[in-house]
Amino acid sequence: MADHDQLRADFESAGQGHVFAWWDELGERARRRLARQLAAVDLSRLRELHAAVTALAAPHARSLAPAPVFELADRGFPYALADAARAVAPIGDKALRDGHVAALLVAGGQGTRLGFDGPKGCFPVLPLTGMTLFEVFARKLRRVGLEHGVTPPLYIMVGTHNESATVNFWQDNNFFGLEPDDVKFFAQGEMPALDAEGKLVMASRDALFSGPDGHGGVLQALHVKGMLADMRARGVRCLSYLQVDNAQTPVADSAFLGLHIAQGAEVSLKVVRKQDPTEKVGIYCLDDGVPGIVEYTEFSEAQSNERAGNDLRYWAGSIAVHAFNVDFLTRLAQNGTDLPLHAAHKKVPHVDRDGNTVEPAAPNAYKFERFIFDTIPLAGNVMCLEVPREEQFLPVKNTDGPHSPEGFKQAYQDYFGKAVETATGKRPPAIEVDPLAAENAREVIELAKDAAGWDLTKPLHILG
Ligand code: UD2
Repeated sequence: MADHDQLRADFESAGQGHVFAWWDELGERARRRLARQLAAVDLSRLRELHAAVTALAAPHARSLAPAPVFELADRGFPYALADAARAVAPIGDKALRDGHVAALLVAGGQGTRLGFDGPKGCFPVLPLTGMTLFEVFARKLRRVGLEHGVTPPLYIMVGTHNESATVNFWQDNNFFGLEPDDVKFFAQGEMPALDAEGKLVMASRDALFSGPDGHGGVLQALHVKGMLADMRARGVRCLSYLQVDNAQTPVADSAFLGLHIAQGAEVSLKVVRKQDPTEKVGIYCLDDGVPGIVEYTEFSEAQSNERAGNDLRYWAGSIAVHAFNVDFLTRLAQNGTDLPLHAAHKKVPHVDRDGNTVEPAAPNAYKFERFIFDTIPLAGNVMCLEVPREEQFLPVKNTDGPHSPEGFKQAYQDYFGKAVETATGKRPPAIEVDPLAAENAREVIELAKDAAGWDLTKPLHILG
């Protein structure tokens, strides 16, 4: 019991003795479980958590300026990326052929806003077949493999809450045609929550509340779970980083990777033009001269509305698609670099001091996350590429609105329908494009040239 006494003394001296409130009434197993959970809490980090709460209440003043971006060469449908990017696509092709590229998919979020009870990647998105997000990514990756002779390995970050469901889903579906050895799952870390008095939140009488530590947790998780070592052993130098909620994003696209490599960047990112000043996306800009992403919550209304000619001054909305050098991430992880913690005020179910279970109706506690884009200010060189919105950014995040499943289907079908119409003069009543066949309107227009047999009076399924 000596260990337990020490643990209790440590929590009491940190002002967190309440976590033992029900200890005496717990059975032996519950005690062991709670003690194990508490032993994993690094109490020296509490100060960092408190600082994040303070920063949320009073964000520090920032000195912002727009950052350089490779802008679209053609803003008219079907769009064209910056000439500089298209010119170096062969460099990206070579990196893919040489097996220097892997895909990193973050899928550890809880998907609360979507209201889907399961890993978000298992959500059916495509309009005709109901293909799931995970299958879309697998098929995009297979296409990269068919085109370059090498299929990049896929690393999937999951949360402890959805790890087994995710792995089972991939196994049950035979890895959607990918080599099982080339699909690696690893779980991200967890963070506790604090209540308004700075006390650790208890989920039940015998457990602390804890939640995923944010997509920035990927840095530490890649390191401690041996994924960076696995990448180095495979000769992977560069990662195509993707969020599971955005089915429209290309995977390991040559122009983006080529420009990342040609520019000598350690981190690259894609941005779209913000639709209006109130859109909730992080903005790529210079903060005290250093490139980074500043969350929309940290912009004043005046800054969000500022104009430069016809455009918003801060128009570069991050779509959370990146390229990372493995050496850069390894350096950060080996140096023990901590990305900053961000606090968010949320509704957290818990037990109160009397041991009653509470489902709060309003935010009651602070949750903590690290953000992957906080690696950007740490990079030696950063490259940013503008991409067309409906070509590369149609996320499924909410139950309604443009980022809902219905909003996605509509925007997706408008985009690909317009491609067919551009090529043939007719638009099918519904459309789905197999990710093995094409991933953007330019490619669909090409396919349509050889598609005399397409019946455009019926829903059109373009197969790979
Ligand atoms: C993120 C960006 C926002 C914009 C938008 C584009 C932040 C704070 N904001 O907003 O600026 O670029 O994306 O889509 O990131 N995830 C994990 N583990 C976690 C948390 C999230 O794997 O602990 C994954 C999650 O599964 C999803 C992705 O990260 O694939 C995005 O997470 P989110 O839904 O919390 O991000 P969001 O929409 O608030």
